[in-house]
Amino acid sequence: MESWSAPMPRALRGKGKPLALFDTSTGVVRPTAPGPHATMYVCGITPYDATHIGHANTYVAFDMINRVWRDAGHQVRYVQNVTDIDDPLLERAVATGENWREIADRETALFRDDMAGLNVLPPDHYIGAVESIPSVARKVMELQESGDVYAVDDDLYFRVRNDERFGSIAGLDENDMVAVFAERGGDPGRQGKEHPLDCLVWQNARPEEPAWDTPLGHGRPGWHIECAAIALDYLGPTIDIQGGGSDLAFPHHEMGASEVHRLTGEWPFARHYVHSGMVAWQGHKMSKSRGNLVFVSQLVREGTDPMAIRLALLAHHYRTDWVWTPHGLEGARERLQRWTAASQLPYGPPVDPLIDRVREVLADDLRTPSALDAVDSWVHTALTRGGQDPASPGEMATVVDTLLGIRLT
Ligand code: 5CA
Ligand code: ZN
Repeated sequence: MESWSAPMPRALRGKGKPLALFDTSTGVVRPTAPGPHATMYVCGITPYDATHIGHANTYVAFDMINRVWRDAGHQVRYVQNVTDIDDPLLERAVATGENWREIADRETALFRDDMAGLNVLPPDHYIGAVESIPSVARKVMELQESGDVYAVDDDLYFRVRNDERFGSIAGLDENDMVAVFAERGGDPGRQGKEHPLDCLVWQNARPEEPAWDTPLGHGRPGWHIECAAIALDYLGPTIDIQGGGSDLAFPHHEMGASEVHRLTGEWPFARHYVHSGMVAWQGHKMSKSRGNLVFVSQLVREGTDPMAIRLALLAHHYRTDWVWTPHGLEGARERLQRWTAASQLPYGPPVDPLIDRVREVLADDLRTPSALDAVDSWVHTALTRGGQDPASPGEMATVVDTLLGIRLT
């Protein structure tokens, strides 16, 4: 699929520090230790209602990882998918009478524009589920050959119990896994399954639903195997980070890790499983199914600078759950104005201490609120006491663009 474009960050003096991040699987903050190439797979949208502030929060969090890695000298290989065929998209199409493909194309296009507006660096490969169907079918056949797949009616299920590591990404006990599985697209109660947690890898064609011809028959892929297949194809058997919002730890990333383990023998598939917090609005997590959404495009249409939206997101640590408020956005607007004013001064204080401080706090599990504090204090000094360096206001603008993705114009 076509990706989007955003200006590549300008290199800063010196080099950023190695990035340490919290890993859901081991439960600790530890160094990401990529080689020259750092590899990251971030789960993309299911395109039927894009882009709400929760989505934006997640993709900006992973954009920060991308930026910090680049600043530390890594070449980043970044892959993201689009779940352009899945139950929720088809349900939306039935509800509105639209064609599912048109909804997916329109919402994906909107998402691209929103990402470009938020100055999110594009993935190197932006891959749709539909275009991955031949690869998914091959992976399912491999799992069949190793005895990891069985049929219920004409649908195919992955035997989670064949993977002795199953359960170790999200760390939930079995009862919780069953409950969460039912809430997040799973079918623990389906008759004929060997184990309630076994997950669908291939769904046989249903009347009135789109389906594709493959050696497995006429049907469409299950959700988890889609991301496992795309990540394996584009990044290889072990990657540095797999990421998404915290609602993806289970079942999505758990199932994907087990599927990859059975396919390749590699464990863990991702050295870090990284999860961003959930944004709430009107008392609940913002979600397409509930409909309590604030859209990036709507705010921008109403005159909000996307950079103020990005600043409102960065004011929260990526792992916390938080509530979107108009007040928070207003604070971000004011901050953006102050930063912009300071970047246009004729003179400013030195920027090297600012660069060091921002690099230091971002490398420590992406402490963006502390990074904003550091810029605030530089800006405060510049606006109240000035400085002697004619280059530093412009350099400060470059620092916040490169490291925080905030363009000051
Ligand atoms: N297509 C799948 C992933 S393969 C999917 O989960 N799509 S999604 O459109 O439902 O969500 C896209 C990303 O946004 C996921 O990482 C999800 O965790 C994140 N997300 C969804 N709602 C919120 C929210 N309220 N706050 C923060 N992140 C959210
Ligand atoms: Zn995914």
